[in-house]
Amino acid sequence: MPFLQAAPMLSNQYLDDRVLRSYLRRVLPPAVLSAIEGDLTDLGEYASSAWAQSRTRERCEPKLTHMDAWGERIDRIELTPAWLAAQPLAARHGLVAAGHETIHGTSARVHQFAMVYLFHCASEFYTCPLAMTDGAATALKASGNQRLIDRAMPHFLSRDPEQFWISGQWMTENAGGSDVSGTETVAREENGRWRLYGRKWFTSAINAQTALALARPAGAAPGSDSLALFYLEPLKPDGRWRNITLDRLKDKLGTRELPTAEIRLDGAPAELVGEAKHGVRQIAPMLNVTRAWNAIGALATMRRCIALVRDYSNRRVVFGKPLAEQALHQDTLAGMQAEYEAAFHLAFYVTELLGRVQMGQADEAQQNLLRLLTPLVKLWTGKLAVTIASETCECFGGMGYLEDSGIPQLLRDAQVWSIWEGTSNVQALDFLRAFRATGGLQPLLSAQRAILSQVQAPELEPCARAAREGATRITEWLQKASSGERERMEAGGRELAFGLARMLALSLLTRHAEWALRAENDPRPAAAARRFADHGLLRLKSNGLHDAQMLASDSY
Ligand code: MFK
Repeated sequence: MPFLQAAPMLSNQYLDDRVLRSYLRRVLPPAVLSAIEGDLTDLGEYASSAWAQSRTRERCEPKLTHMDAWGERIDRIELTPAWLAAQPLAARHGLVAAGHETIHGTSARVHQFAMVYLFHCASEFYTCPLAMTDGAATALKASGNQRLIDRAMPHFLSRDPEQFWISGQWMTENAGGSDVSGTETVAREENGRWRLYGRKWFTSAINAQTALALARPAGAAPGSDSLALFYLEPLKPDGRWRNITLDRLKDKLGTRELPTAEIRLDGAPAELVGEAKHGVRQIAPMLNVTRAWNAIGALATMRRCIALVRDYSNRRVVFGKPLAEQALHQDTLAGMQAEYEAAFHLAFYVTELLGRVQMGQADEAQQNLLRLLTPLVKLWTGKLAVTIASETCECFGGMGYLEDSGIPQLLRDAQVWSIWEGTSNVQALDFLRAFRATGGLQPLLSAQRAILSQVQAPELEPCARAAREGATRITEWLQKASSGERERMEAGGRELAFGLARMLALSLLTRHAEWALRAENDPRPAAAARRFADHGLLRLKSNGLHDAQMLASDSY
C-alpha cells in the first residue's frame, strides 16, 4: 500500500469550538443559550459536512450569460449550488432577522453573529449579501423613510425563504472606492420619478432583489456631501433588469463564488432614501454594520484555518511522530491560537455593544465606544486573517500550496477582509474621524479600566499590567502626535489603530481568562492571554512621518 496523506476533517464546528462555547456561557443568560443552541449545533454540523463535501465536487463559480439563443440581451446569472442552498438556510435560521428581533433583548447581536461565525465558510460568501442586507435594514431604519421601511423591511427580516430578500450596496465607481467624492452616477428626476445614469465598478451580489446606491442629483455640486442615497429594486418580477446592463463579472483573487458585477445604469428607477444630499452620512449606518460582519467573517476564517491545521497535525506523521507532538509546531499553532482568541473577544465585544446600542440600552459613552471600535476591529481582524491563513498554508507544507487541497483558497479569500468595506488605511482614517468627533479616547480607556477591574487572579496580573502599560504608552504618543501637524497623526494612524485594538483585546481576553479559571477550571484562555501579551501590543513610531516621507519616495 503506497503512502497516502490523510486529509483534514472537521467535526461539528459548534460543538468543537471551545472559545465560542465558553464565551457564550459567560455572556448569555442560560435561558437564551439553551434557546439558541439548536441553531448553533445545526450550523456547526452544516459547516463540517460542507467541508467534507467540498473534497468530492468540482469547484463552482457563478456564470453570466449575456444573450439568449434569439439574440435578446438577458444578462442572466447562474448561482453556485452553495449559494442556492444558503438562501433558504439563511432565511430559516434568521441570519439577518435574529440581529433585529427583540426576543433575546440586547443579546440579539451576539446570537446573530455566533450563527454568522459558524455559517460563513460553508456559505461561500453568501454572508456578503447577508451583511449588506443587515446594513440596508439598519440604514433604512435610521432614515425614518416609512414607505421604504414598510416596503423592504418585512422582506429583509423575513424567516420565510419565499419572502426573504437580500440587498446590494452600490458605492464603488471607476473613479474610486475609498474616496466616493468623484462619483459620476447622476440621478435625474423625470416625470416625478428618480432615474440613475452611470457606471458602478464593483457591485457585490448582483442577484440581490434590492440595492442602496450613491448618486449625484443632476446639477448638484461636486464632492461627496452633495451625493444622495437611493433605494433600487433592480429586477422586474419577470427577472429582467430595469434599465441596467451587466458588463461582466469580476475576475477576483478570491470570493469567486460571489457574483460581483460591473454594471451600467441607463435610467434605472430609484427612490430617494432621505434628502437629496448627505448620502454618505445616510449610508454610514450600513457601513458600520457591514464592518462588524467583516470582523466576524475574518474571525471565522481564522477559526477554520486553525481547526484544519489542528486536525491535520494529529494525522500527519513526520520525523517519527505526529506534527501535533512536535514542540516547534505546537509553538506555531499556539501563536495562531492566541492571536485568534484575542481577536475573538474583541470582535464579539463589539457585537455586544451593537446589541445594546440598537436596543436603546447604551449610554453616550457606549455609543461612542462602538463608533471608535468598529473601524479598529475591522482593520485588525482583516489583517490578522491574512497572516493566519498564510501560516496555515505553511503548516500544511506542500499540500497547503495545492489548489485542490482547498487550503490556498483560505488565503485567497482571506485577502478580501482587509480590502472591501474600506481598506485598512480607510479604517485607520475613519478611527481618527471618530476619535475627533467623539472627543478622544476616554470611552475606550474607561471601558478598559472597568474590564481590567474584574481581573483578580495573581497569575493574570502580568497580562493586565501589559494592557495598562499599552494604554499609557498610547496616551503619551497621542499627546505628542496631536500637538503636531495633522499628517503626523495620520501617518501613525494604522499603528495607533492596531495598538488600541490589541490593547483592548488583551484586556478582554484576560477578563475572560479570569472567568474561565474560576467558572470552568480551564487554564487555556489564561495561556492564550500570556502568549498574546508576549507577542507585544504596539509598534508606534517616534519619527514616523519624517521617515515615511523619505522612504516612500525612495528611488535609485
Ligand atoms: C461577511 C461580509 C462582510 C461585508 C461584505 C460587504 C461587501 C461589500 C463590498 C464593498 O466593499 S462595498 C463598498 C464599500 N466602500 C466603502 O466602505 C467606502 C470606503 N470609504 C470610506 O469609508 C470613506 O471614509 C467615506 C467614503 C465614508 C468617506 O466619505 P466622505 O464623504 O469623504 O467623508 P466625510 O465627509 O468625512 O463624512 C461624511 C459624513 O459621513 C460625515 O457626517 P456629517 O455629514 O454629519 O458631518 C461623517 O461623520 C459621516 N461618516 C463617514 N463615515 C462614517 C460616518 N458616520 C458614521 N460612521 C462612519 N463610519
